[in-house]
Amino acid sequence: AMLSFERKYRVRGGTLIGGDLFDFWIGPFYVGFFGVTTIFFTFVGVALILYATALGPTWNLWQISINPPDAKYGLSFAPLTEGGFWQLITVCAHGAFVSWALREVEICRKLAIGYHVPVAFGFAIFAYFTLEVIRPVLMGSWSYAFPYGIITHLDWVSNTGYQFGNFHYNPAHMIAITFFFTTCLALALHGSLILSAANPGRGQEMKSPEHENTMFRDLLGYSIGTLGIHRLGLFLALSAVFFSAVCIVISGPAWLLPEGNAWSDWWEWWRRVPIWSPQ
Ligand code: BCL
Ligand code: UQ1
Repeated sequence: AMLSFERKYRVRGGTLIGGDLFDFWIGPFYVGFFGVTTIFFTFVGVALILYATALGPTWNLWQISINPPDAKYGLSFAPLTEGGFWQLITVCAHGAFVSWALREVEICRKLAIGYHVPVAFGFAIFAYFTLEVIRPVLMGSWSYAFPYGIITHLDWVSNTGYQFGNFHYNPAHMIAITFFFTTCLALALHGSLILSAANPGRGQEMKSPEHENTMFRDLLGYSIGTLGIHRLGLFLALSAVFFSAVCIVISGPAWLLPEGNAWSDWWEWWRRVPIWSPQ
């Protein structure tokens, strides 16, 4: 069933490609050219995962892993069972993610709203692209990318983390984590504040943004405001993902890391600051 206002927004146009060809809905879903390409890449990608899994050695969900090519293949195409499947699946994943983002763009254009949603999703795609393409290309081999498996991708994170000493000392990882945690704080504050105003108790009327502002002005002497909290939330969340991409791309390509590749040693400059280490 369609919501009362939904039909009004089912307007023609705003497509980026294909004109009217795919400009229709199936049930609640807008299709569009990029709906078709999303389905295509997802279908081919999942089929390749199933086919590669069927070739063995296991159907144990936790142990299934489709691995990137060995280092000896560098940045070239590998035989299917030696990383070629991983390469094709990675192409399909990028195709599906970018298609999804462009479908979001088309919907924004139909609704004449801003592009904030696809821009935000773009940051997630950028993090994935950094892990699977930018960093491996900078390091000269696909073998540095993470494998598609539940346990094996965890092993990859662990191994990659310890390869650089202790990843907790990676300054961009520190910043990313701080943004993730602060995002949670902001959403907890916001969610609880809105529910508190929307649920004033039986028989009472819902409270207004004035109550919300006053809550925080009484508490902290400052309220960021109802528009402001959403700007802050988006900024915090996108920064978390952006600094995640930074933290991994600076781990490997030799630019910043000191001899020995340990992030803990990177802080040597800090130990040498003249204030606490004179002469
Ligand atoms: Mg660490 C990375 C936190 C300890 C090694 N680590 C990260 C970051 C994040 C983090 C900052 C992962 C988020 C991210 O990249 O999002 N680490 C973190 C925390 C601790 C921690 C909080 C902690 O101890 C409290 N890390 C450690 C220890 C090391 C370590 C010290 C291991 C021993 N860490 C590493 C390594 C990495 C991280 C190595 C990374 O590579 C990773 C990172 O920064 O990567 C960039 C970005 C989001 C994405 C990539 C998701 C993309 C989603 C795509 C676009 C869409 C998917 C759609 C999906 C398939 C569809 C599903 C369909 C369903 C039907 C809905
Ligand atoms: C806030 O000030 C505010 O404006 C009224 C909200 O909007 C409804 C909020 O959700 C939150 C959490 C705050 C408080 C936030 C800061 C950074 C003081």
